[in-house]
Amino acid sequence: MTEINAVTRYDLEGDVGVITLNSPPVNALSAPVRDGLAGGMAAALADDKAKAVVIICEGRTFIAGADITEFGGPQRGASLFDVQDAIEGSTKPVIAAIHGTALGGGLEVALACHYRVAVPSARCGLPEVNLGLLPGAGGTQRLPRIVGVEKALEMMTSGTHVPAKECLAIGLVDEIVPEGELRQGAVAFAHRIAAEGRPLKKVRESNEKVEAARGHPEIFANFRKANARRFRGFLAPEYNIRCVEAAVNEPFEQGLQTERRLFGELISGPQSAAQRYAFFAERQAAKIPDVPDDTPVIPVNKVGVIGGGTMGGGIAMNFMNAGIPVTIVEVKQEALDRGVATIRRNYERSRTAKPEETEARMSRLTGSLDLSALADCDLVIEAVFERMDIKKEVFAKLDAICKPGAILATNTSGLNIDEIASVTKRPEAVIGLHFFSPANVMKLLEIVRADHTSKEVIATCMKLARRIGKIAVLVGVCPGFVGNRILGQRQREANKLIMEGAMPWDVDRVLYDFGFPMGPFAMSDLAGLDIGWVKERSKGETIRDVLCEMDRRGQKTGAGWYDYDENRNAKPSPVTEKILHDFIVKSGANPRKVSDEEILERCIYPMINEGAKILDEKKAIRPSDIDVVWENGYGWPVYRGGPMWYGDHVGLPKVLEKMQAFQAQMGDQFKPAGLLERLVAEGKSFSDLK
Ligand code: T1G
Repeated sequence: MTEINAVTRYDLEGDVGVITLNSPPVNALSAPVRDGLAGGMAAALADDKAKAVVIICEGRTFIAGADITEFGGPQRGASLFDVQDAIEGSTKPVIAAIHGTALGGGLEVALACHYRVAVPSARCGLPEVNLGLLPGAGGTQRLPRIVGVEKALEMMTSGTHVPAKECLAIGLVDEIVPEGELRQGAVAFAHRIAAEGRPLKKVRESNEKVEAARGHPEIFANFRKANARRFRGFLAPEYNIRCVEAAVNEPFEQGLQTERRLFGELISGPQSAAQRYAFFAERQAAKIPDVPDDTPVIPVNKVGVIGGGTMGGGIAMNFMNAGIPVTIVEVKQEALDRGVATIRRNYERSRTAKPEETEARMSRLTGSLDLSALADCDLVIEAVFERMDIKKEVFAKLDAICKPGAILATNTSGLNIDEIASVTKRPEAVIGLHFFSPANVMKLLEIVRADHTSKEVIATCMKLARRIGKIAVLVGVCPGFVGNRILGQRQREANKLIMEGAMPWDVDRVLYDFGFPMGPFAMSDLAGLDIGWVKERSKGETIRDVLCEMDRRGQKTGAGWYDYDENRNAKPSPVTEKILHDFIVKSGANPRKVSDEEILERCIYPMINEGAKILDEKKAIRPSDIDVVWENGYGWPVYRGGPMWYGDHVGLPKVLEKMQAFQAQMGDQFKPAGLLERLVAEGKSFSDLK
């Protein structure tokens, strides 16, 4: 055994040289790992006894990509391209032995090898697009040569992690070896390759699949067209497509140059910076400074959900999907039957769940009309009507029914959880688990820490969130918590702007072009303008009243803020325009032309300011948590990093200056947060707040 460096060793096993990397947590291609690979290859090539070479990793995974923390830093250690040239140019067959996830630069290293073997649980992918990038180490030129153009386009623009079985089918790996026997399986495979004198397959030389696509530009045109909606606003998907076009139309080396040029443009741009920020922000959110990772957790093997409506049903599905039995409690049999039927329908409609899986999941669901059925649950989540008196009544009963140590959670989207907890004798067990609709789909989970919530309960819920596939963010008790509280700022300004002369479709267009999936007025037409509207009590006092009184209640009535054609396509409405105009004039004001810039700043800057207030009040741990909430729960475009990152990107002095101007013009609802003023005074930004 030769220790190449701190993260790499070289061994000879029979007549096979084995380079073993061990650089936790994910063997990312840091400078030491690149140096290790270069040194390992040199050792293997110099070792006359070695007829073949295996590259393998210890720990949880094969190389999971370039080391993202090194991006933007000085180039240190061996260059990845030189390492790949040493591997591909080797006179001895080099085999990549893959377990865990071979991703990005990791798969690109494997593609420079002559052969690849994997265990059944392994997955391979080029997810650089999720970081606003493209595979910058030859992956865009080698992958299409192995898996074909269409598959390469799909893999590179989705970032999907392809399971080993499919990798074998598409030629990405050459052999699957038994789980847990990767090393001996790979060494045996390498020995066989060398003994049989099999050719040193250089991916760069296999051109059939790219040549087959030459003269078929429709492949790319159709792919762009089919994915235009999914790629809207993002630069990286288009750049990935252009690289595959280069793989088809240019010789390998020239294609590599195209890849490097386009990679350079992306990595130096704001979108990738925002998306890389989001990658680490998501992982940072899981860390709670005063709840260390080794805080004891409460085993959660049985969950109760109160309320079988849309939210309750969706919440239950998360646990059923994770193999945890759920008991749903409703007040009436027909409501319970309706709730259970909706859950089954959701599974039957989902593209992912096979019939046998649906049955397995449904078998974990029990319905009841009796709260005492929840007595032995480890966690109970209340999802009843959003009224404090009802919530308190339910929690008082749960306190009497549930076993000691059970976690009592509320799905409230903004009520005071300390007040809810006050009706129990165990406020330390009370916590907020704020799911987002549809709860079985939306990734975000706002976990709300109340005054007495214990660290064990917090640690348990943070870990449980990961188990059910959610991105959890811990927030404090305040009206609307983090997400809805900030949404309130945007909604307020959107409603005020149309009372000053902006049209609803102007506001929606500006926010849509900014990158939100939909503007607030189109959203309310989709949800229905009459949510919470009572005809008998309506007196035409608000625009919404007037629209609802005219039966313009949204898409469902063919008209709302917008007019809708028979295919529910929206178009600006002269009726709404007239109603707005008359309303403004009646209020004694004159409609004015409102610029797109003012619309954007009036909608976005108060959100940033409110985020600063939330941090000032310690209702969020760090600015990036607020960004994780908005990117995973409210459609904030990830290539704009989230409201706090965007504030830094625009420059806090500008945000403050605008807020002060708005305050002077329109009042104290624009009063700058103390934190914003302090950071600007100190020449700092939110990213300086750790
Ligand atoms: N670089 C640096 N750190 C990384 C990393 C990476 N590539 N991947 C993960 N980490 C850290 C992460 O921050 C966390 O740290 C810990 O590892 C565990 O991660 C030239 C340009 C591999 C599927 O995009 O998708 O190659 O919080 O919590 O849920 O073409 O991590 O513990 O301090 O996510 O088990 C392409 C990114 C890079 C893969 C594991 N590769 N990673 O998931 O653990 S660009 C990627 C992941 C590139 C080349 C280009 C996941 C994972 P900490 P985790 P996990």
